[in-house]
Amino acid sequence: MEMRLIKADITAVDAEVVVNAANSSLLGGGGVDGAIHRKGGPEILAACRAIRNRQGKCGTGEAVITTAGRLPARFVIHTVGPVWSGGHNDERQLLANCYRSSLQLCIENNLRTVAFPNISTGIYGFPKQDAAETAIAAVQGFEDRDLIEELVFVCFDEENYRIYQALM
Ligand code: AR6
Repeated sequence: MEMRLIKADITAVDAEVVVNAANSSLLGGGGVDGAIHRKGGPEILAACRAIRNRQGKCGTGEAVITTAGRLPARFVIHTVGPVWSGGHNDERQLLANCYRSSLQLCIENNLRTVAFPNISTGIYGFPKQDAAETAIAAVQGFEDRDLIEELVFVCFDEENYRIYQALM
């Protein structure tokens, strides 16, 4: 697995899959979630609704996959990051689960290139340095990482970009 870092808007990234930092409702929100639904169009929301109707809400650390609608990517994986609440409620473990469950979905769907945003580091308030270390450790420790060709960390804000630059 090759790991890359870019500073970009993930809705413009041309990977097979882009990951969305969603919430458990799967019905959209602000931040990167809002941007993905806005640019990807109503097909993504329709697919999320169908999943909701089938299996209910998405738990923290879990992930589901839908069409990418009008985005350049083929699929969107929606994962629900933990809300930061001081670090004693398994936030790191739950954040690592987001990366792992998303990669697992890539493998199950034969997808080789994936782009991740900095899950939980916006509205959900996860400290950025800690989140970056957790994310990198999770993907590097992922059992089937060799089945993924390219993983791109997409940083939107300068602070996250600098943190990842220093770590990678
Ligand atoms: N492309 C890439 N990264 C982005 C973009 C973008 N277009 N926009 C923001 N980011 P957030 P969370 C970065 O708040 O903290 C939503 O309402 C941003 O700089 O999007 O997991 C959901 O519905 C930050 O580093 O997600 C949930 O309710 C990172 O994306 C809640 O927010 C994550 O910030 C999830 O909160």
